[in-house]
Amino acid sequence: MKFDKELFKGTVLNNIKTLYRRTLEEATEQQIFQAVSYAIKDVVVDNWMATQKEYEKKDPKIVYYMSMEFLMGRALGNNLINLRAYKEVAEALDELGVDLNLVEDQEPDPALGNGGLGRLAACFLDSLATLNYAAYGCGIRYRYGMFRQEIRDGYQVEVPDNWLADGYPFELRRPEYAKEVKFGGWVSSYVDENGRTIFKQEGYQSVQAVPYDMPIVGYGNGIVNTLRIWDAQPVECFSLDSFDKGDYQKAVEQENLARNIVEVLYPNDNHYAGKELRLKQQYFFISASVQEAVDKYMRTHTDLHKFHEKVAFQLNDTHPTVAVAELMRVLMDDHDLSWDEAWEITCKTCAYTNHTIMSEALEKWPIELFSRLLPRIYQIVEEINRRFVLRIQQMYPGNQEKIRKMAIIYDGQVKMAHLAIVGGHSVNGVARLHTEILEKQELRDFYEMMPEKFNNKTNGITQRRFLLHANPLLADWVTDHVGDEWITDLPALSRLRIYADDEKAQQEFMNIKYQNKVRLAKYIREHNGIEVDPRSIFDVQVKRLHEYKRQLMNILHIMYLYNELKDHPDMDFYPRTFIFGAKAAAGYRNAKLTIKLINSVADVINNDPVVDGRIKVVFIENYRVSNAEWIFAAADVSEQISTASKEASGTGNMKFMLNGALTLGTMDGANVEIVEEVGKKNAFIFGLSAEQVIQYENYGGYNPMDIFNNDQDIRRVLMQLINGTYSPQDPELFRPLYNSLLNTQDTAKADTYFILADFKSYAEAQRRVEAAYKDEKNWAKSALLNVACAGKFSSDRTIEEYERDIWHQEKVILPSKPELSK
Ligand code: OAK
Repeated sequence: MKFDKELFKGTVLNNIKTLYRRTLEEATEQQIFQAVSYAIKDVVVDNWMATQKEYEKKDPKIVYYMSMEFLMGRALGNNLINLRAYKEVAEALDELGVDLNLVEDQEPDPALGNGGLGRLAACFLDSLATLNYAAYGCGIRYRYGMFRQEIRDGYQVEVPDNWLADGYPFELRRPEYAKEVKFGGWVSSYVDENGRTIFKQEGYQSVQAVPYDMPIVGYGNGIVNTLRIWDAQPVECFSLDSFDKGDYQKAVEQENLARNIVEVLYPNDNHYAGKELRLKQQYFFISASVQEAVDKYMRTHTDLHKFHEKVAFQLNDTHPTVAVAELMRVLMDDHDLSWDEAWEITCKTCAYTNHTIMSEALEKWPIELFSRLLPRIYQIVEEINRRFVLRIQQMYPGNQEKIRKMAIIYDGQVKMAHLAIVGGHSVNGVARLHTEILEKQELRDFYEMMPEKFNNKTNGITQRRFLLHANPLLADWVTDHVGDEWITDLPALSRLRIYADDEKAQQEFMNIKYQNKVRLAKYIREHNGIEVDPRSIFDVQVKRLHEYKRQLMNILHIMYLYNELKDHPDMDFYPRTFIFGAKAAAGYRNAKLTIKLINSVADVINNDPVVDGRIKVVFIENYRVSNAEWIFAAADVSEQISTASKEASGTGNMKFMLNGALTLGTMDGANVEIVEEVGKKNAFIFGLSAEQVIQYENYGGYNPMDIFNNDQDIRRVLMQLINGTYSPQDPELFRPLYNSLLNTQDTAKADTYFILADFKSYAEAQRRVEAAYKDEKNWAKSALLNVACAGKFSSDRTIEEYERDIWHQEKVILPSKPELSK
């Protein structure tokens, strides 16, 4: 695409003038960011309009990716990358004396998500646009997204992140598409003149849902899709001269409802907290999205029976599952369809993705709450349940057990996963192992009853952000060697294989890794005040903090290594920098205490002259999409050490691999497939298998106390948790972590994540890592092969599989790619 540099520079200067009445020299960095972003938005909006016009003309099927979370990360750099204008814009700005990197750094990092599930949604939107599919992301415009994490005295402190404070240039308010969403009240019914029962929600409270659209730019194809996130506003319902007490009360309540509903993202990852406001959030964005999807369809079609031929709803975990009942409501109550007609359309439209088997994450709403908040929706769920229970009885006559396990409403609870499975035509897991566990364990009864719905879609990541933008040195090197097809066809990376044994290539490759380590070392110096040696092994675990992810095992192993060094100061030891980054849910005690432990261990080890810098421990504050890009690029070792069977897929594992880090991991989630692609020789695998873990869980038989009693190294490390080694002021500080591993009262509750069971195997794998790193050439070869074999893990591949098996969309090719410049 053509880029008119002078025109672009002029636009930026003019934007600074009209937005701020300033010259470039007078403008702040934030103002320059805004001016540059508006210049880019100008181009993006042209493409956006052209895309939507073409969609209107071609009338393709549209996917609505429904998700409570979209962890987008910064847009400016990504948009430039996908417009294929990054280098030109950097050059143009350079001529103005402006550094694009610094400009990018001014953008808030829109963190409307927690972790894997939200980031996956963002990668999928990138791939959908790049692959020419018409799609909307549907979500919530939280005023406060994920909190900013500060570390004070080693503890996590949560600070609200007001990402909208300066105004966000890449969003567009669309009040013309506002929708009313109703909560509470009751349902009345009457039979109309045609003998149909009409249901009416009455005495309810309303909120006005107002959409904000963000452009999703496809890579180099002119396509711009839409992320539509809903804001809440009070409905205008009372005039000021009305002093009726009831009206006034109601108006104030409605105003509060609107204010609260989108206020904040719940910061839980893989955990269900059962909060009333959370259910309100779910229904709020789903009702608005479903209403708009039906309205949009009806603007150009007449026959709702064919709705599913033009619309697919993908439910990102169970959080958007009220969509099943909401679509039924809209089809029946607003469009007069019968139950059977509405049910057929709904089932053919909805599909559900499961993202976890952690039982604590399963959404089960108390009937009392659900029916009080959503009376009409509850009625519909009851009827869906009634009919489904009949089906169970037909299939398994007299089998109460099946009903107990499979009913949607049971024991005073509404089970959202069951509703999602019954009300859709597809259920998928996010890695092969995960899907197998769903079929054989967690959702076994459903799989037996309706095996045709189940399928696997192994996750992927977008190489545009996680290589092209995150790691420009490596991206350029790859392109120099095998061409640039990999940008839209990641398996083309396999052409790099021929360089695996090439010494020159190996050296260049490792040199790039070194430069990325220098870049991260600088970041660490500036943010942590810690000096780390880029020649040491960068061993990285960045992800949400959760007990099943076992950051605790990692830090316990570091404590063990430290003991070894103290006992044998002259031992052969390759310098290692252990890097952590993780946010803990605000109310998750053991997770927060693990952060404190990591920082306490870091304090001791980093300052011990005996260690002499051979081990450094760094906790990177406020891990998020923007700093993640630098971290992946600089990693040698990728820690993917979850208890086997617990990590549904993982996607960080893929980002590391793509940037040439070697996986140190368990046979869990997508690690299994990573190892399959790259070969066991080029990864470090350890620990119990998923099958063994599940065996233990189902039949008991694991007692960590046996290990504690028989292994001196482990005992010593565990005792150091409670003898003040790392908390001299308060030796009891880490007692809860100790207890989580060795609950002497109840062994069934001890070490539920098998840390002690896997510890020795992990330590042994870590020794293999060290030995391997010392063999420079072989390491370079393995690292290079990791990149070469990462092709499978593009979200482009994942999306094409969703297309083939679930969505069946046709691609839309724009007649002419709009010019970048006007
Ligand atoms: C978050 C809240 C509830 C349920 C699941 C999650 C979640 O983030 N799950 C994660 O989804 C990722 C994308 O599929 C997977 O890669 C992670 O393994 C999984 O923990």
